[in-house]
Amino acid sequence: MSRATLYVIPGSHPAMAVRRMLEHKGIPYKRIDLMPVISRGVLKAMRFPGVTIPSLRIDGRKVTGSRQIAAALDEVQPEPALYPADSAMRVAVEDAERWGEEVLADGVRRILWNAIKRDKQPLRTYMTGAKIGLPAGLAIATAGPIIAAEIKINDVNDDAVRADLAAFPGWLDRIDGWIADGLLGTETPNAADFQIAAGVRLAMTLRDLRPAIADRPAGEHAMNLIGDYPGDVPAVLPPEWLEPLKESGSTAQPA
Ligand SMILES: N[C@@H](CCC(=O)N[C@@H](CS)C(=O)NCC(=O)O)C(=O)O
Repeated sequence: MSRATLYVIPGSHPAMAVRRMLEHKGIPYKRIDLMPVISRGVLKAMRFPGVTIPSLRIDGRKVTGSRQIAAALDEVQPEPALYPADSAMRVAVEDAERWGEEVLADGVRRILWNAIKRDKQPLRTYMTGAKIGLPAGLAIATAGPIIAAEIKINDVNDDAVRADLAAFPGWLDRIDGWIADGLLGTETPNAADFQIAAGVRLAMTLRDLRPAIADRPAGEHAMNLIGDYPGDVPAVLPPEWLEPLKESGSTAQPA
């Protein structure tokens, strides 16, 4: 039986995707919670191939990156498989997974940090259940430089986030379409299911976004696969930025 140690940051969606993949495969793991930015020094000192979260140590291997970890998990323990055996299906899953990482996950990360820039208190809500080695209140009080660094690392400028929010309804349409086509949301979840569900689920922790997502197939898919996800950000983004989401036809009310 494989043993694994997963390095995460509280609230990290690709880390949550990997947690659910490990659970799906029934691989026991130890979780190490790190603060953002500090995580870079820790992973570098431990000689991981990259400095980002998630990073996984499994059977002596060190792997960084949610997609690289998904592929490694299928090598370490083939069943239940995260990638289909049929080569055309596998390409479709890998394409959707890559989109989930490069477009959806990056966009949701930018939106979240932009919201946290406006109000850092909700950061505390993502720390529920995490052991970061210092009290949550102290972590928030000293988080200013970390937030500034994350905003720089992730190019969190207002123009980019406004563009992400304008694109968001189209992203949900794409995910709903993949669910309708049976690429996502079948009885055998694949790597793209976990990658995309985690990004959508993190987006649902923002009250500015949740009403536009919750009642759609993409929202139900995220709840089914990811479920509990600590974090709750009150409405904080400029209302005019959210107009494209309102126009997308949701009738749900904020929690
Ligand atoms: N695209 C990467 C995620 C890389 C990434 O930006 N991870 C974030 C957490 S969601 C991180 O490491 N943040 C801390 C930092 O960059 O200092 C993956 O899917 O593994």
